[in-house]
Amino acid sequence: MKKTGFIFDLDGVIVDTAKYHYLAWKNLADELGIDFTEEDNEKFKGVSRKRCLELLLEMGNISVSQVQFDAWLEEKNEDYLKYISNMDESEILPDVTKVLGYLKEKGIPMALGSASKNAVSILEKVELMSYFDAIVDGTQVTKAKPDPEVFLIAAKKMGVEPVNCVVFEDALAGIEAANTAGMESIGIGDVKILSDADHGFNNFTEIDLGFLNDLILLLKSKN
Ligand code: B16
Ligand code: MG
Repeated sequence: MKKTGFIFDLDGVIVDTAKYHYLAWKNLADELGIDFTEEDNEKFKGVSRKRCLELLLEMGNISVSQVQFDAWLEEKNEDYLKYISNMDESEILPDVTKVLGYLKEKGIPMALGSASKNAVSILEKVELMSYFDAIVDGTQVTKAKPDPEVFLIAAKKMGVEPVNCVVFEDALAGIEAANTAGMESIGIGDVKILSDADHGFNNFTEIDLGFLNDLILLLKSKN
């Protein structure tokens, strides 16, 4: 029986920071005269900050110098940091701690696999740091999802083979990354959008402990 590892995305899986990313991008878009809706924001989920700004500027047909680009990146992040400054445990998505607590109790290694450069500060704010054996975030990866790099580093840090890992993701790019890494993928959110995932749930309230036990057995049996 193999050692198994559980990998969790952050935004949209553990906490709903997408709304704060949206507000910060919207403020910058307004300033630049670009129309930016919540639907547009869907394309920004799981995507690195730099790539998001490139997408926004493409939407507005704007080309800029590197200095201006970096200044807008900084401005968006400063704005985002203001929105998340008051975050606390109340913003953990429903039943996430039920799942993390159960896996911790069973001694299953857990890792965070997020594109966000603010991941550690968010985990500290919502007091979930102690659950994770490894953190891989936007400061450690060179290739963004759908590249599997973030999850492969997480598996390595946990000392678990990729094939014995499972990934919880809310973004299509993240599901693709997990599948490419050869990991079991679980989509959290709209099952129609995340149809490439091996399993799908609207949220963690739909995940029962029986499912987790079956999943652990399945992962242990893979080689
Ligand atoms: P930051 P995840 C992603 O986090 C977000 O979904 C995405 O919208 C954001 O642009 C990205 O992090 C970078 O975040 O600006 O904080 O570095 O879903 O991979 O946990
Ligand atoms: Mg996400």
